[in-house]
Amino acid sequence: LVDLLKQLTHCIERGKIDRNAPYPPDMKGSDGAVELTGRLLENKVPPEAILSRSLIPGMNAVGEKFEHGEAFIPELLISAKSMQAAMELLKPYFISGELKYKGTVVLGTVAGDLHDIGKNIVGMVLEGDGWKIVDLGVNVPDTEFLKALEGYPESIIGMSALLTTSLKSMETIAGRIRENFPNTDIYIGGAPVTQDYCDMIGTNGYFPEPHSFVKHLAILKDIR
Ligand code: B12
Repeated sequence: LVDLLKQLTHCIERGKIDRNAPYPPDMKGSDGAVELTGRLLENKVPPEAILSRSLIPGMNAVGEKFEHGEAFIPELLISAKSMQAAMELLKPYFISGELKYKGTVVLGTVAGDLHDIGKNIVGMVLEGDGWKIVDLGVNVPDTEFLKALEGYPESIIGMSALLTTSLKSMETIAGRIRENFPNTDIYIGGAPVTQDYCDMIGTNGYFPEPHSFVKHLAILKDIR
């Protein structure tokens, strides 16, 4: 099983989606992210472990190559695609059959930013913990967050950013939400986000990964 996990990491890093995928040419005909994820699930490997031991390390590996000029945008995209294909199989495990939601979380990647892998994981984990997710997608401007709050005024906001240049959007959006819906809790995350930045722009919290976020929301729900 450890070997399967490693093979899956390799598939994500190389962007091998499934057995039929022609890319990358040197892996033609071999199992891809979809088959390996399926086999791991059949072997009862917990989906959380598949995510943290294979998928995220694979994405990090291609990210590092990109940082060192050894991989380029097309490679990142195909890796992201293979990650998303694997996540589709994990999704049902993260989403429980619970019908009564703990509350609503409006999620979006902020204006100027198109990275959504992290946001989607946060959404899956929250959904699995019983929260209703309203996913606004990527490149979301302040107006769309406000529109969502009109529809779900009680909801909690989660913003994601992966670019240092889109951090500014977080500040703008948080400011506009504060003006219009002053009681809304706003949480932020994404690789360039820090607790200092959260304090600076006056949002309610920063979490580096979804599990601490979910725990925090559960406490919040209990005390209110
Ligand atoms: C994949 C990727 C892409 C893909 C995105 C595909 C997709 N559908 O998301 C594509 C190819 C499109 C892309 C494009 C670009 N990218 Co890019 N990309 C990456 C890469 C390799 C991985 C990001 C990722 O998915 N990580 C995996 C996920 C699971 O981690 P995560 O997003 O951090 O999320 C976790 C936590 O942060 C947290 N979290 C995230 N959001 C939230 C929200 C809340 C509320 C909470 C609580 C938690 C939370 O939970 C998640 C799960 O644990 C990173 C490098 C890296 N190592 O991070 C570069 C990186 C982010 N990209 C970068 C750049 C420069 C770009 C481009 C500008 C490249 C270009 N020249 O065109 C464009 C920008 C496009 C745009 N306008 O957004 C830079 C950013 C540099 C900077 N400091 O700003 C990075 C850091 C690479 C680098 N070192 O140069 N990219």
